[in-house]
Amino acid sequence: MTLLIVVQGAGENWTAEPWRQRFAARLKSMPVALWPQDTPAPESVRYVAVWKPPPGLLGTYPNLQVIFNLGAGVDALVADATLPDVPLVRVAVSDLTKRMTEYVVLHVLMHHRQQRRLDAAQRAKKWDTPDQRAASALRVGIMGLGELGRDSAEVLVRLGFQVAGWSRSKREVPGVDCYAGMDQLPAFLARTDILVVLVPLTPETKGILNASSFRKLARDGVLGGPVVINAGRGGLQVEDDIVAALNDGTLGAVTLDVFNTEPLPPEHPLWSHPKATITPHNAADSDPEAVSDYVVAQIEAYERGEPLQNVVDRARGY
Ligand code: NDP
Ligand code: OXD
Repeated sequence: MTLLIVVQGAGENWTAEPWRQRFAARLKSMPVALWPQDTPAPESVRYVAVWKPPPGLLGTYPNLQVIFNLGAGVDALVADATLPDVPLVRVAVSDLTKRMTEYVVLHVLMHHRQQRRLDAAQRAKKWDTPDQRAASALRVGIMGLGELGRDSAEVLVRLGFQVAGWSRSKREVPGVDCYAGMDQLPAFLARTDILVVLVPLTPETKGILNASSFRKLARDGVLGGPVVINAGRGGLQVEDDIVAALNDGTLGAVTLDVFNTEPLPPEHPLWSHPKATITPHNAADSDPEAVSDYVVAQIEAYERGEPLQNVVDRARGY
């Protein structure tokens, strides 16, 4: 019985060998192998811990029982038609949630407190003092009230913003005006000055950030134009529509962490758009230690016959 690790990705967090060491240090009762250098007998692989595995690979292990994704988003895995029909577990750990909340709060405040204008004034050595409004003058709308969206919503409520959330099924979050389903999307957008996007990429949500949804956002807000902050997935957004909406004033500004093509190509107009803030898909990095603890705890519980947590609903896509 083996745990196989398949990790590919950019950035230090996704260097493969340290993942083997982390799991081997925690999982004393089971051999840990690292793809592609180790070649355990395919029949011996019972668990896999993966980040961006090559499509088709996981189908080659006939006795696989559980797939652990080492991140929160599972869109790429679910899109692989050859993925074995075994439980797929995603990451939901408080460390990741807190990091995402930091990102959301940072960027909501950056737009609210007009930090880009102050940066420009500093560069120009200009004593520019924009009007300051109360947080309560701003309506923030969070698309996605799951593990990540809910925590961001709660913190923004504490900061005094008017917060609403939108999800697939009706949620209840204290202090948050909750909307649900496609029928209520227009009303949710119409009351929103800053739209924070934390829904997963699924067939239903693909391209949901488009010209039509931007036109539905509130136009009477104190910022002078609605703002979109997308930290979900690039496939949620139509990037040509974002550029056009920034140019014609339908959107006042955007903060984007995720893109249809990552890394964002150097020639992409969003890099240098004066109303765009771009971050390199690092709104919330998975902490390898916290994620390894989480996966090993789940394997041990499963071996004791206990249920797995945070299993993805494959039909729903998240
Ligand atoms: P969850 O599964 O916990 O929550 C997803 C939320 O989105 C739920 O509220 C769900 O509704 C809602 N949702 C899903 N589909 C729809 C739909 N069709 N219409 C309306 N609402 C919908 O996910 P997390 O909060 O853990 O993560 C969200 C996403 O954040 C991940 O899928 C990933 O893509 C992204 N992410 C990005 C990171 C980054 O660094 N940029 C890091 C980590 C995650 P309901 O409550 O009814 O189920
Ligand atoms: C994730 C991510 O899904 O990093 O965890 O985007």
